[in-house]
Amino acid sequence: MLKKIQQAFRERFNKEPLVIGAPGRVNLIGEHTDYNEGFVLPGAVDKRIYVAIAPNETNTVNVFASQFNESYSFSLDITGPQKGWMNYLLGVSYHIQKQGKKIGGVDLVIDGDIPVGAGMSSSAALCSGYGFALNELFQLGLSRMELAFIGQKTEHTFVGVKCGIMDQFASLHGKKGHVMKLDCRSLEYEYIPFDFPAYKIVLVNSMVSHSLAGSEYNVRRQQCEEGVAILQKHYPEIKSLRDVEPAQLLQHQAELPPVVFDRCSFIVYEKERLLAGCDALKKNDLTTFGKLMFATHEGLSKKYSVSCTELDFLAECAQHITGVAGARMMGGGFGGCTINIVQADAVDVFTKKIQAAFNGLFKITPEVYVTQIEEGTNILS
Ligand code: GAF
Repeated sequence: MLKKIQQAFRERFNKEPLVIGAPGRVNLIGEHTDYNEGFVLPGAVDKRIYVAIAPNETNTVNVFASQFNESYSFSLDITGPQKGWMNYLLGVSYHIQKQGKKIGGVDLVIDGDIPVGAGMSSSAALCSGYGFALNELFQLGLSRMELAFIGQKTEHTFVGVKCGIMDQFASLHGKKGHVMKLDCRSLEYEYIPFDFPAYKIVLVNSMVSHSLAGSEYNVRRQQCEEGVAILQKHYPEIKSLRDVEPAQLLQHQAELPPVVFDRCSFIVYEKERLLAGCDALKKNDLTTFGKLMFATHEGLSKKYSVSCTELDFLAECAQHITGVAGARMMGGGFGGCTINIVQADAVDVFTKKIQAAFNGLFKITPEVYVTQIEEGTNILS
């Protein structure tokens, strides 16, 4: 991929680029907790967005996206959203400049092998890779965390998804062989080794294209905020669902609309599961960890209502295949992948069984990605 993008850049722009690789992410447990100021446990993966870039001494960004065979140019003076995937680049350019940082026009080729719409955060990787590239090229001095926030603001203001910070953080801070326990309130984080040579992290794509724009993602966020507003009347110290204990929620159940209660209850117990999951990982106890993953799926499906028939089928099916420690839908939901922890020597049989079962029902073969946890966004050449 590196050679391919260098070649494409030279042919198009007739000069040598700087090349950045920005990975997608998995999240082991702790879903929809980031915008509730809780904890998440993501890792960067071995699939990336590649950004080849060089300055062009103008005020214009010229982009060629190899994957879509599309090119586009925009002025750095644009201050609002335009169209499609270009908004990620527009948003990052805008928010960097809004912070008083000076950038110039660039020529860009973008390519990648993160499946789009699979819930592996290709859009966060695009923002991270492009922001990181501008930071390098123009020596802006932005930290990785600042770049993550620029990506998040881009989602909020140019794409319309009120996402949390997990995806951008993971793409920028990943560490080979480690997952990251991020406290989304204090932004402190801890690297936890994911060192299980006998197991693989296997993603199964439901083939239902996931897009959070236009989904109920923002509605979930509002429902959580509605729950907090009601509970704050009794507990003024509560700032977000991260502060709510299960007993407090249960005590005031009758005051919450049933849907809001369900949403809040998922988040409150998901925090407990994440903390228990981190303890289990540190004790090398994948059996306990896997059970927590199954419970997370149940909650995401029944209480948080962000699953779909295909994801439910994949999670259920995985439970009955030998060698699977845990499985659940991953990420924002409404499509995308399940994440499965599978014994390495059982991966082939797992793949065949789950593909055949899924195909039998939905008449499409789900793609399967066996992933490695890798380094975060970095210069490749
Ligand atoms: C999406 C969002 F972008 C994240 O911020 C996070 O909320 C996730 O869904 C659910 O955990 O990936």
